[in-house]
Amino acid sequence: MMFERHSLRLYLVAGTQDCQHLPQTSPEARLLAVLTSALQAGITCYQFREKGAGALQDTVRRTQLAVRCRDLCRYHGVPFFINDDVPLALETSADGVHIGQGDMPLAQALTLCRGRLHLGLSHHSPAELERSRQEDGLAYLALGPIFATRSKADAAAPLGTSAIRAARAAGIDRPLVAIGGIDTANAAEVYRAGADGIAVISAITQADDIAAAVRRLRAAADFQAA
Ligand code: 3NM
Repeated sequence: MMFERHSLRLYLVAGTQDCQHLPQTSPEARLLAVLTSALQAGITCYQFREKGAGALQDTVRRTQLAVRCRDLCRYHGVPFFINDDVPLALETSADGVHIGQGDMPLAQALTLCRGRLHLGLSHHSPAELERSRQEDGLAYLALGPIFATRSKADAAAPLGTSAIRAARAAGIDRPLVAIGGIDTANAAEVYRAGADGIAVISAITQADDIAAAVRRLRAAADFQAA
């Protein structure tokens, strides 16, 4: 599937650990319900991130769930990424894989993914962004956390939207998605700072009305793009 800059506009990141508060009777059903509502309401990219306390441990169940998420994304024409697991991404014919700075040497990831998977990489400082700016093998650069987040135990200190502005001012023109503490109240500010998109966990998974949250986040994006 094509991956373009505008695919980043509203990027949902989620695994079963983010959906434990929902009423469905299995972890799989909870995540699939969130993803279905979010796709119907207009997310533009999805990352399967089964990580941290409460994540599925069984590899067969993880793989089966990833396949079901992939199929839902395909049906809606939305790129499907897998967090930090190149073999699973290849096995499930994902569109891409997302890795963190410490997950695997970048050169190795680039070699494994070339021609097969779009590759996204996390960044937590201007210096890390500088190192990636020339790396044509990366489909996108993620930058975060922009604001304080409760969804990632080992998140670094918040960078603020000034880090996005600074990156653009420094001439970094790569597809850039901001992550960390982004919600309906601050999304417009993130786009205004120059991000191509926002990646969110809790603003969608924890919303009382998932479809309404997605529509509000999309409205912030579409307003800035207009
Ligand atoms: N990565 P929420 S922050 C998965 O800074 C993740 O790289 C981050 O969750 C980074 O939208 C984060 O609930 C958690 O704040 C994002």
